[in-house]
Order: sequence, then C-alpha cells, then structure tokens
Amino acid sequence: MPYTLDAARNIFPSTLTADVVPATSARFSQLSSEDQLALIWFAYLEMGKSITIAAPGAANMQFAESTLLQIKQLSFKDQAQVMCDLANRIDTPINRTYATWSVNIKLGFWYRLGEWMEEGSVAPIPAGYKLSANASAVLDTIRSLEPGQQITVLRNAVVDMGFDPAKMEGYQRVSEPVVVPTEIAQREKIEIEGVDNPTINQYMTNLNANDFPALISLFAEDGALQPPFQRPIVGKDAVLRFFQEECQNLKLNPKKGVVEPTDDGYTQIKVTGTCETPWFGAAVGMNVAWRFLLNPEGKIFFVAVDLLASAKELLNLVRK
Ligand code: ECH
Ligand code: GLY
Ligand code: GLY
Ligand code: GLY
Repeated sequence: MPYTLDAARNIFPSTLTADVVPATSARFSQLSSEDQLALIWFAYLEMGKSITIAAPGAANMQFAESTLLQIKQLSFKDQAQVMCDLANRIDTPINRTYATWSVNIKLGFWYRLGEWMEEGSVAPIPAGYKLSANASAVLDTIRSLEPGQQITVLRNAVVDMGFDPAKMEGYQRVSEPVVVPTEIAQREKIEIEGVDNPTINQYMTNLNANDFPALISLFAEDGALQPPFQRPIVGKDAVLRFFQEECQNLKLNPKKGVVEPTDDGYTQIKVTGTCETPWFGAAVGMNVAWRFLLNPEGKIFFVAVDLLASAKELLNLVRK
C-alpha cells in the first residue's frame, strides 16, 4: 500500500525537534509592536557580539532599494510608524510590497534598516526603552537558546511581518535571481556514516551546488518537502520554486544516518548533521535531521527537515 503524506510525516517519530522555537515565536507575536521591535533590536545587538552576520549581496538588495530610500526620507516619527506598521501587519502600501518579497529580501531590508538605525539616519529604538515584563521574559528565553534556534526565532519574526500574502491576490513574487550551479568538478563529495544511497547523496550534493534542476529530478511527481516548523510543500513544481526562492547557498553537512527498508518497497532514511545559512556561514551550525521516505523507484516521496532540540539529538537514529 502506498504511503499517505500524513503517514510519511510521522516516520522516525522519536525525533526531538526544537519546539521551543515556535513556542517562543508565538509568545513574541503576542507582544505590542513597540516591544517586538525593541526586543529584536536588543537580541540582535547581543547576538552580534558572538556571531557576525554577512552583508546581503547586491542581487538581494536591489529589490528593497526603492522602499528603503522612501523610508530613509521620512521623519523619525514616520519611520517609527512604518516599522510599527510592519510589525502590526496592517494594510499599507509598504506592507503590501514587503509581502511580495522572498525571505532573503525581507532579511536584507531589515539588515539595512538596522545599519541605518545604528548610525542614526533612521529612527533608533528610544534610548532607555523599557521592555514590558512579558517581552523581557521572551528575551530571556531567546538568550537561553542555541545560536541556530536564536536565528530561527529572528527569522520567523521577520517573515511574519508585513501584510499577509494570503490576503493578496494576483501579485508577483519577488526573489533573487537563481545563481549558476557549482561546476561538477568543484562539488564536495558527501560521506554519510551508515547511509550509502545514491538519492540521498545526490540530494545533499545538488543542494550544496545550487543545482536545482538535478535536485528536483530526485523527487517523485507528488513528492513533498517539509521545512522546519512548516507545512509540507507538495508537488515538484512547488518544491522547485521553494528551492530557487529560498535555498540558494545553503551548506548541508550530513554526518550519520540509518536506512530502514519497509515491507512495501519504500525506504525510510534518517540523516543527522548540521546546516549553515549564507547569512551566518560556519559561525552557526544548525543541528538538523532529514527524514526521507523514498518510493520503490528510489525517488523522494517525502523529506522533512527538522531543527533539533539539542546536539544530543544528532545521535538519535532509532526508527521508533
Ligand atoms: C532590527 C530591529 C528592528 C526589527 C528588526 C531588526 C533586524 C533584524 C535582522 C535579523 C536577521 C536575521 C537573520 C536570520 C537568518 C536565519 C536563517 C535561518 C536559516 C535556516 C535554514 C535551514 C535550511 C534548511 C533546509 C534544508 C534542506 O535540506 C531543504 C531546504 C531547507 C535589529 C533592525 C527585524 C536583520 C539573517 C534560520 C534550516 C537543510 C528546508 C531550507
Ligand atoms: N548574505 C546572505 C544572503 O544574501 O543571502
Ligand atoms: N528554519 C526555519 C524555517 O525554515 O522556517
Ligand atoms: N529557509 C531557507 C533560508 O532561509 O536560507
């Protein structure tokens, strides 16, 4: 009997994910917009002492440029209002523009605003701003997280701002151009202790090489990919679009895994290791698991990427 998507999502059920991340994002979203902005500002400054963020490239910034200049020309009062509006997700022209941007463009936009706030050309968080008790508690939780979890909370905050794209229709999505894949000869060989499977090896190598056409050819027609804390993205077209829009220049470092054939010709494979985002490079290795379900033809029917609760989880490769 072929697997359903729901059954696939539950393979390797003992995998412990960092549920503190969505829990913290939910608490964050309950705060006032002023508290949200100030909290991110404080968290960003503190984290900046130990991990450096890479400046966004020109290919990324060109799309946010005119909105940024528009904001720069406003009074401090109006700039603060634009930022609060973003956090409040109300219906404004800037919030609608923001909604059309890919995650990386949103992050690049805030990166630039942060620089301008620091140098004083855009309204800073008021000196002596005092967080509410709830906001302080959320900031304390963020302080206690691993770096990979901290940057995921920050990313979630940025993704959740602006007008809700689900309430917009007929708009053009805006994302960075797709880079040229790394040449075959330059691609790093992948070795995964306990897993010697061509589909898995090619998945890792092709994603690291930004070779999205080769990567998507490993998927079944109705194949699905589930990013951390998200619903599965279903079907080759949607998965390919996700790869092109959000997965350039990632670095996957799979370390070890386990292969478990099932009775009906499918194969369950769990791999653990780390993953780096171009924003932080080797400074932040996120502890992740990939839970693959390959169909009898060896194509990817399902893969979930999980952000793990702790480094200890890298050793958890049991099937049940
Ligand atoms: C300031 C104050 C006012 C408000 C704001 C501010 C600016 C904040 C800024 C924040 C920047 C945050 C950043 C966060 C980046 C996080 C990136 C993450 C990436 C995770 C990627 C993963 C990939 C996993 C995958 C794998 C696959 O195999 C398939 C694909 C995929 C301070 C001004 C807002 C500037 C830059 C967490 C886990 C492995 C699923 C993608
Ligand atoms: N600096 C990382 C990026 O633009 O994706
Ligand atoms: N790494 C967080 C996400 O993809 O939602
Ligand atoms: N979720 C992909 C990235 O932010 O790099």
